[in-house]
Amino acid sequence: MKQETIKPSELILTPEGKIYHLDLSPSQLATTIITVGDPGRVAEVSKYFETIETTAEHREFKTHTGTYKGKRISVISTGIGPDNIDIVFSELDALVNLDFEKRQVKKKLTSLEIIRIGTSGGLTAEIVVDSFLISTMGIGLDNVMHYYDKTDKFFNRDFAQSFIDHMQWNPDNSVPYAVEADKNLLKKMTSDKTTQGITITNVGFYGPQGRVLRAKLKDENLNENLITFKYKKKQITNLEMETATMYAMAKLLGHHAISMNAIIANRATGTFSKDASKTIDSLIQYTLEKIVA
Ligand code: R1P
Repeated sequence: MKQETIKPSELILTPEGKIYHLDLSPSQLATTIITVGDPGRVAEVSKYFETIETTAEHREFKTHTGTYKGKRISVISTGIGPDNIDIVFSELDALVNLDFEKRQVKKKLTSLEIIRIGTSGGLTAEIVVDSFLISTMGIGLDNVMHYYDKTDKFFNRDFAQSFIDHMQWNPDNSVPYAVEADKNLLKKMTSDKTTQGITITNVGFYGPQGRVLRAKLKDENLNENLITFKYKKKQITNLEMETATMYAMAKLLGHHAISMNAIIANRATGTFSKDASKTIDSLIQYTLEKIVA
C-alpha cells in the first residue's frame, strides 16, 4: 500500500529544508545527543569537543554538533519544561526517521541515544547539594503524553496508581504517569560518583514544585506528601521539569533516554549550591567520559 505524504502544515520545513523549531537538516544531527535546558549550557558542553561542524539556533533551541574523543555528538538546548520536550523529541525523531523529500516515514528506523544533563532539586536531606543523580524513573505530572496513543506498553500503571492514591491526587491537576529509564543507558552512566533516584517532572518551577514566594498554594503539603510516598521501598528523590516526558517520548518513538541531574538545591534543608556552575561542569565532564567509555 502506498504511504501517504505528511502535509506541510504537519511536517514544517524551512525553505532550506530544515526542521522548523530546531532549524536543523538531517545531516547536521549525530545519533548521540546531549540535551540541556539552558541554551548557554550548549557551549559549556561543546567547549570540550575537539571539532564543531554545526551550530544552529532558533528560539530556545540551540545546537552544536561535533566530536568528543572522536565520537560524533550533538548537544541541544530544550529550554524549560515538558511542552518543549514534545517539540524537541518529535523533531529529533523526524530528523532521523522521516524522509524530508518524500515527506514519508522511512522504511528503516534509527534509534537515538539521548542524554539529559540538567539541574534539579533534591527532596530529602540525603540527596545532597552538588551530587549527581541519575533518574531510574520519571513520574510525569504534565499532560503531554496523554495526547499520544499506545503509551500503555511503557507506562507503569501500578506505580502511578499507588502514587495517585498516596497523594490523594486532585484529578483537576493532571493524570500522573510513571515511566522507567532506558536500562542500558542507566547501567552505562552509573558509577560510584552517582546516586540513583525517582524523579518528579512537573510543569512549573514555583507553585507546581511547592515553592511559595507570594501566592498561596492549594496544597501546602505537596512536597511533604511526595517524600512520604514509597513504592516497593523506593522513594521519590528529586524534582525537575523534563525527565518523565523525555523518558516517555523516547519510548513512544523507539529511542533511548537517560536523565543526569546535577543536584543544585535541597528543598528539605532549604539550601542552594554555593557553586552550581562548577557542579554542572563536573557533571558535563563525567557524562562525556561515560559516553565514550
Ligand atoms: C528550572 O530552573 C529548569 O532547571 C532544570 C529544570 O528541569 C528546569 O528546566 O533543568 P535545566 O537546568 O536542565 O533547565
